[in-house]
Amino acid sequence: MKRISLSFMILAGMPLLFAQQNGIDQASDLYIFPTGEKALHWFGHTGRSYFVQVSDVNQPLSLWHWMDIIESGNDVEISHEVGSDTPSGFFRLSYTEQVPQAGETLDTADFDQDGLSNYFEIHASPQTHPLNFSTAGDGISDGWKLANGFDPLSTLFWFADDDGDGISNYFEYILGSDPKIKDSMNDSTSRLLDVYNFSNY
Ligand SMILES: [Ca+2]
Ligand SMILES: [Ca+2]
Ligand SMILES: [Ca+2]
Repeated sequence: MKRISLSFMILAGMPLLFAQQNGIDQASDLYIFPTGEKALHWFGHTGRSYFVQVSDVNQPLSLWHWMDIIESGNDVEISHEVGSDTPSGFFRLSYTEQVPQAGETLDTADFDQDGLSNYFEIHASPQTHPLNFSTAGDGISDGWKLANGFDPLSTLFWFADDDGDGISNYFEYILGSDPKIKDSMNDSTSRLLDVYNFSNY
């Protein structure tokens, strides 16, 4: 995705969109060129970092995909080409009032602190929410699920016991133990007995 100059834009339509984060409205405009190319335009406030979603063509306004766009606000207008191959034509601007810390970039930062970089979350398959610690909404981090081979969009793994140690995957998360290794304390005692005895966790 490349940024383009406003001077080359021809205004063809301006539906208002609003940012989804932090409860502060921020409009963005969609410019449509005679060629069918589209550009999303908004004012980039200093101190904010922006992400863009496009609506799925088969499930418009209900299923959204992250685009390859992360931008910093610097109190100037931002315009981003969003292509002509996005037929649904619905875009959603999300922002956070976070900026990369020293030594980080917008790509390498982990704004929601789930163990996954912003870049990874919007490029993974399936994608996860770069501003939500737990995309599935169950309070378990996206990073922990992926690191342990679980679907980050699902809560179905909760009650399963992948390593057969008598402790559900969900409680392994709570306990901080490995859900895929029966004796993750390596003490020849099952995790269930460890927990029962309050001895090793
Ligand atoms: Ca993250
Ligand atoms: Ca996330
Ligand atoms: Ca288990």
